[in-house]
Amino acid sequence: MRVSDIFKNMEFNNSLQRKIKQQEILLSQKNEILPSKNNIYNRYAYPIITPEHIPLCWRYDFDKQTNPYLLERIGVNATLNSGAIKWNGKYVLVVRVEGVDRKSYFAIAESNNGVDNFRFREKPLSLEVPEGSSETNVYDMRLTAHEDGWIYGIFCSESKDPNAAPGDLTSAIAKAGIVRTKDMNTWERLPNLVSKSQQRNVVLHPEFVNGKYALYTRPQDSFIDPGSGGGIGWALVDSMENAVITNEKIINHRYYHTIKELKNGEGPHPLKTGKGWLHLAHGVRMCASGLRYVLYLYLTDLQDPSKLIAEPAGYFMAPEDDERVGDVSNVLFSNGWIADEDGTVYIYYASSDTRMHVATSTIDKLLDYCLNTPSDGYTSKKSVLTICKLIDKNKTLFTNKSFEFHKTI
Ligand code: BGC
Ligand code: BMA
Repeated sequence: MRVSDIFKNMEFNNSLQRKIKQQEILLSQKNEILPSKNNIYNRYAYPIITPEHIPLCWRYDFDKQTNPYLLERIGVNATLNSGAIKWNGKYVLVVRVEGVDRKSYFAIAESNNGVDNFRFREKPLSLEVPEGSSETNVYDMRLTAHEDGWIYGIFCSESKDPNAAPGDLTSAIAKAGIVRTKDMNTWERLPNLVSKSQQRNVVLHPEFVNGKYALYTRPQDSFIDPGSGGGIGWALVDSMENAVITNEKIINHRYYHTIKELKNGEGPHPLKTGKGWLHLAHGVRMCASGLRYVLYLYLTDLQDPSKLIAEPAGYFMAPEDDERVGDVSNVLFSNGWIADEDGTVYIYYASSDTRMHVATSTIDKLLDYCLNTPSDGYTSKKSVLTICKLIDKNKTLFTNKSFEFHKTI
């Protein structure tokens, strides 16, 4: 071997060792819970999954002959919108991984404690494509362990619009793709959901309702614009093997001058609690900097999950600090959460279509938040009245009425 080859060899080996070490430091970094600003939930100091968490062997060719400079061959742009499930004692995420080529795919990452040390399985999921489909991209899987014994994953299956005018390379069609598994290893692809409108954000309710499968839907007039699709929909279907929506009703509406004025969509499937089904959703409004995505909660009736019983005004979580900036800035999106037996809730959310985070709360706090936070009065006038009512109530708690408590409390 020539001296220059020996050096090259050393450089390759050193660079590889450095990469492996750096990644191990990142993967084994302990997360830190941050103090809560509002006592409703806690954020954590570090994102839980970033493109740097993707195994090196998915990105680098380790062969010195074919990759002498150890260049990254297959880059990852983002790790985002992940479905979540507790499986065999582990916190399991089906992560949307987006390559630098803008193609998304799903990959499973698991952790023992739900807040750090997420590690990817050996390979990403390789899902079948339904016959005759021109599916180009898949994303945002919602996982539901249904009482029928299967775990379903419903995700967006996107294709180029066949009716797009020549030269229009952006118009697309969004459909709901469906897979199921019993072991989180082998996935069976079922036919896409049949629905008269385009669909994104379709979520399966975990229980049968009147003997049928219940779906949260998001009917939309076109790929981006929900148009007359007034909000989060609800549909009962006979089978998941050939799921066809014949009837859809809106159960969570959009309103003028709210956080969900432009569109909204169900997040993960709702959690069953003693006081109702607890829902996590996203709301979108348009502003000068583009679409702003925030998360909100609502509660529906235990017997009739399509009946709204409480909805706090405004957002539950919105992008903060570093979360604000990313591939698509000013976005929080969540399609996964896990409720533990002790009542802890792990909320998995992505910031700005770039990286995954976790926040924790409890069922009790989230229910209290839903049931006792004032609802939206839809006008400034009503918002002020609500604030004044709270001030007056607080005043009654003080015996010294002349004390200007608002200056100190
Ligand atoms: C992107 C999604 C996005 C959707 C609507 C898709 O092409 O992959 O992230 O939500 O368009 O903007
Ligand atoms: C969508 C979603 C997400 C994404 C969001 C913001 O419509 O389905 O994939 O996080 O836009 O870009």
